[in-house]
Amino acid sequence: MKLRSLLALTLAAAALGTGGGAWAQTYKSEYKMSLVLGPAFPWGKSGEIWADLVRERTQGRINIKLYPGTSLVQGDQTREFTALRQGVIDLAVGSTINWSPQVKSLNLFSMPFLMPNFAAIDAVTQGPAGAEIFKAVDKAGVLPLAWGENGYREISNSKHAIRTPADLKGLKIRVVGSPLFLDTFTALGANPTQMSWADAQPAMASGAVDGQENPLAVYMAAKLNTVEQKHITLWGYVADPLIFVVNKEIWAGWSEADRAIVKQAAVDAGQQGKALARKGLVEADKPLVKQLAGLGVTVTELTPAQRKAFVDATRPVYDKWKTQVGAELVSQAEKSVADSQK
Ligand code: X2X
Repeated sequence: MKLRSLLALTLAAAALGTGGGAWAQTYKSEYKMSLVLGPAFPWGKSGEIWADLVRERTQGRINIKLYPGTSLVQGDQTREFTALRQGVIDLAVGSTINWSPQVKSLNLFSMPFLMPNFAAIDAVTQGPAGAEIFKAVDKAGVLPLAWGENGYREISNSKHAIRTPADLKGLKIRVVGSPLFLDTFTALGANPTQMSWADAQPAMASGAVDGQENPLAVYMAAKLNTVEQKHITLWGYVADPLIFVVNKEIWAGWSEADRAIVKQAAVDAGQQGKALARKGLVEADKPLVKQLAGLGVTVTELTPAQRKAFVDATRPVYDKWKTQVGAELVSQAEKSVADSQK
């Protein structure tokens, strides 16, 4: 069935005598999609949904293969954006954190305690700040199509429950490769160390690091309780959205109709992926939190006063990075957040 429709299309293009040849040259038999986390995670699942929708809706004209573990850049997730620009990667669903070394404004989402809840994330990504960020990604050489979500990054560690900044003192915390994270954890008295996700899990298992921060859905799917991460604090200090992107040359090689399909599929997959990323956290009784507690993990929820101590301790970092990210952009985001809480 698929083959027959492919054949029909090829014949139709040849009969029209237009673009048939160009098509054959510009469409690759397979496109490479980079992901840090595979389909066992909401992140990888959203990439898989995107690829499946595109294959289906283009009758197989665009066939995308997933490369989880950022394997196209040997697991070095902070090189993913450059590889996308250079064409080593054709498409990706990537975290704003991993691309922030190349696109400074993406650090917006890593500013501590900017976005208090899911409504705030949506207000920023769907508002003027989100539009500005898409412009910046485009300007940096990669085409952004849609937003997805990794999630609120909660902190876990092997030593003890974290309730106050003092509880972080001296803890060796693995962070992703943006200097903003080093500043935040240093301000909290911790000892942050940068490493890729691939290196992070063995480091937790061996005790080379005490803790890490990632969404609960990631904690769960990666079974971080089995690598000594016995204490989790729900502090919601930052959340990383995902962005669905395509290399610009690849995009230019597709027909208008196929571009529209790829874009709509990204929007659809982003929405589905976002729902998956929030599953278990938006329901009144937060089943995911219960599930974690059921694993014997200590889950600490902060009172507003306890949370405020973390906000206050990281405020100088926020102020410093407001200038670095772009004061205007941050103000736009702050306004969207404020409006979303009314
Ligand atoms: O490395 C991480 O912590 C991860 C998987 O969340 C990202 O790629 C940002």
